Amino acid sequence: MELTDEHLDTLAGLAIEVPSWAYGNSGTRFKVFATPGVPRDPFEKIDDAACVHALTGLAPSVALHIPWDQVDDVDALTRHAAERGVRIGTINSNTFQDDIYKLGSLCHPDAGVRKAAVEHHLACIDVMTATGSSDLKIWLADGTNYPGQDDLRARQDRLTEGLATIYAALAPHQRLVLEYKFFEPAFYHTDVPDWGTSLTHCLALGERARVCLDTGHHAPGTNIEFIVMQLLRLGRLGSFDFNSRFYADDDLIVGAADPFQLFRILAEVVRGGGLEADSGVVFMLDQCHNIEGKIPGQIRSVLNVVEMLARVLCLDTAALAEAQRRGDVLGANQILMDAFYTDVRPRLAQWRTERGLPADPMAAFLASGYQERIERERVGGVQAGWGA
Ligand code: LRH
Ligand code: MN
Ligand code: MN
Repeated sequence: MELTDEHLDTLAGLAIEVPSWAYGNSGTRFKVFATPGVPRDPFEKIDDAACVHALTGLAPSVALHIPWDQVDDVDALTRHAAERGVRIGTINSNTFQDDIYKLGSLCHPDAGVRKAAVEHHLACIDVMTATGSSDLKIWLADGTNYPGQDDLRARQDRLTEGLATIYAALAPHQRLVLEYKFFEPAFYHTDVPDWGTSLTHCLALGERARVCLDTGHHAPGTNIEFIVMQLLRLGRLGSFDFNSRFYADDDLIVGAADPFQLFRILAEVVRGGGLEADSGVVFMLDQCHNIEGKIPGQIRSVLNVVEMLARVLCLDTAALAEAQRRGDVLGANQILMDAFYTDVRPRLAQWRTERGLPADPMAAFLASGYQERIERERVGGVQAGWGA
């Protein structure tokens, strides 16, 4: 099926949240390459995010990471975002960079450390209230490296208690989004390794607790679209952290490693109503650009998501349902593949022009002189998070 005007109206409602940390320097444990022009503070990260939104029209909010993006005057940052045409989105907590968290945070055996971790989250809620953000995203680096190191079950009990305290501190319009990851930085076990564990905690917390699915946080071969289907079915998919992986939690550009996987994931999103405004599903990117340009890296990512979504919208769902009903295995598969192989790029370029946007946002960025200007103006930019 072709991309219709109705499909394009649906795409116009798409909002992809960019992460502030994508704009800073990042790298591997072997080397962080410094990039000229990277932001020196959260205000400049917002400027770069606003540039991505101005060129794509699809990235109206920026996720912050606390304390990487801690500022003295949160109201000024909020105003700054509004002046640049974007808003502050998800607030990500961070209990993985301080020495006290060596053995965990909310699951730590020491009650004093657990208290500090809870207090950090309460401080994040204050930031949310000041910025108008509705989501507190919790990813815990908690886990152990050696069997026997700590009591797996006691750690779950501590987690339950800590999350409940945090959840109780949320305002009625605020949500808690719990991200899972099956490895790293702990290697024997992590305390929230999978969607089942995240969901279990969310169900115990209440209606406003949802699961965050980071596409890079699964074992190779995991059927991620099945998880998407199940969480949407249960009304508990809170957000995506989109990225690509070849091996570990690579944080590469979404849709780069396995475009077909992105298609399958987005097909389940559409099937499950995740595009509807009231679904509460936040489409966030969680990526780092270690060797490529950061702003173009984000533009490419936003374009990859919208392009893949456009292909999903080309899926002939009526024909697919009929083929499925008939038990037509290959026919059904072909209908799905036809949508995947539809080249939507020319129509999307035209659509952008119709909306007063550049037909080719990548080329428009390169021609804009923005990169040259920030390289001149910004000296001494920061690493993404670590050391920020
Ligand atoms: C953990 C993670 C989590 C963090 C981000 C920087 O691997 O995906 O979302 O907040 O990376
Ligand atoms: Mn993530
Ligand atoms: Mn990750």
